[in-house]
Amino acid sequence: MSSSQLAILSVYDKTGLLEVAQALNSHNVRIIASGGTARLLRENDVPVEDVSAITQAPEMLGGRVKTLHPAVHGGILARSNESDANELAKLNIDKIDYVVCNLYPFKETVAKENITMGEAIEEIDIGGITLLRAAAKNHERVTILSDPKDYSNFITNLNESKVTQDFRNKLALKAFEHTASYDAAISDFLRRTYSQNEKMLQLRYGTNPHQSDAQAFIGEGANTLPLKVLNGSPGYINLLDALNSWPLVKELSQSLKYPAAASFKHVSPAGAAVGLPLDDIERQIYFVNDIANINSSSLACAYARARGADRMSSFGDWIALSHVVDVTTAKIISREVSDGVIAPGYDSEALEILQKKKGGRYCVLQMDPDYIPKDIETREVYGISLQQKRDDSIIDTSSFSKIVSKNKDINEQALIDLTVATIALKYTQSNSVCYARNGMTIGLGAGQQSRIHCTRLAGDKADNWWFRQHPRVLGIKWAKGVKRPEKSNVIDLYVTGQIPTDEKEKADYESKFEVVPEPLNETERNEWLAELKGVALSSDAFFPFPDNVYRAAKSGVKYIAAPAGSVMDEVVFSTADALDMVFTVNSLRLFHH
Ligand code: 93A
Repeated sequence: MSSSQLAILSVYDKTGLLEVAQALNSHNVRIIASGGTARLLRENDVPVEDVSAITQAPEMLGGRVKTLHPAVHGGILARSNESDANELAKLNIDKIDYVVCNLYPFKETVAKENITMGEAIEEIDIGGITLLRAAAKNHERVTILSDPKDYSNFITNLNESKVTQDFRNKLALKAFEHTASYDAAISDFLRRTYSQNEKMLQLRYGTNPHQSDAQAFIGEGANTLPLKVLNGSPGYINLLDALNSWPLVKELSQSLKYPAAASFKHVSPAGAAVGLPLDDIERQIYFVNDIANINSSSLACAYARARGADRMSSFGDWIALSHVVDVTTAKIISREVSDGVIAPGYDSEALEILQKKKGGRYCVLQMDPDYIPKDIETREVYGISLQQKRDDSIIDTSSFSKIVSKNKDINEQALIDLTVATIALKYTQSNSVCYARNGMTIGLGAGQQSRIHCTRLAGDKADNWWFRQHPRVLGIKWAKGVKRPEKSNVIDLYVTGQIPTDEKEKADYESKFEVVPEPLNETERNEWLAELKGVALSSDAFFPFPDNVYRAAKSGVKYIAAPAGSVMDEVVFSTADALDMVFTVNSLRLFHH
């Protein structure tokens, strides 16, 4: 038993090793080191002993066991109490005071091309990890240096007798961060090798094609990802859409007891709906009037509505469906331009239809409907991890019971529409405002920094939806061969009053019709708009000014749900009163990013 202090040094990266060893030596610290570390010190005349000097055991298994020994770990882990001291004394083990260790370069090794599993495995450091963890655990007494960048501070502190508890605490944290990221690299490698398409999906690329090395994975706590790829190969944005649209339809369907659908673009819904039956006009404006039995599939109705809400925005959409996909729904999807779909399952004939889409590349994902995500969610932005409790708030028809307006006359349909609008907002990039009617969103303003801009944008979209039902639009005689997306584009020009004036563009516009429809004049527009009534509106945060309420009223809004908390609340509420609206205060703010 020696009374001097003891250090164990075992480093792969030998940067700064001599300096730190010399400093320890100059303070009469006895130095023990593993093979290569000891060799370098000896070559440089720093007094050092082999690990076997304390373990009486040789390195074995070609270096796989170097420091894994009770004499090492007992020496590190012993507390500063009598009973630990007595036990060590009986076993003739010396306390270790300093551990200097960094690990085999696993990350660098697996980053090389064509690395075999055998080569990777040999780079998995076991003894070093154990040294780091043991010393970091016992940081009350032991100093753990896991990063050569800390040596110079350590040397200064040692020379000034200032190796404080605070210093040891920070070093312990660093050591555990190091082991955690090391283990994460190992599990990442094993996941890619052993669990492709189960726990991880290789993605074509990230948000953009120049962002490589994209993957989706699930870590501890699940044996597989809760989604399976049945067809195609999803990209990064597809997954963002899938993982935002799926909870939207799941919650919508759970809250309203109808099948639900969503049509997403760029991680916001272009439309979301529950499967209320469609009348003749709705079937026509959602381009499903040729599907005779559509009302026998509530899921098909939900998708027809979600897709039909804003056909311009839904071009090339990502679809989420709350229920097993039937043939009717698959047929609607099959003729629209779309990127992919997520649903809890597919009837076999429906799956066959979808698999033929996009030359066989249509992305079809199957979601486990029972999957519940972890409570805490973490993401990384610009190298910084952000963490929060997941937004697991439940929105249903009971969420709109706090009515602050004089008019408190709210009906079942309005409650359904407020629920649809509000759940849609929960998964829409903020700021957001949503207009809804007939169990579907009819106008969604997403991602605007100004709330009134959201309210205007969404209101203009709701107006377009309404103008699409104008008899003159319903009566359009199309030229032969005009495709569905072209019809949507032309109708959009017509209903927004943006009929082309440029000669060439005008000719192109007119070529789509058999008979060019007369534009709607201002009186006709005003008269038609005045007929839009009973619309519900939800806002993801409070209205800072009453202008939002005035704008909403222009698009037939009768029911509003919005959080309170603005200094202007009273003015906002009294504006709603003046317009005879029903204003409900939502207790939840629903920002989403
Ligand atoms: O193969 S190991 O996991 N077995 C061990 O017992 C062990 N102890 C330390 N690798 C082990 N080490 C690692 O050896 C250290 O983490 C360090 O990276 C490396 C230093 O080896 P050498 O001193 O022989 O250069």
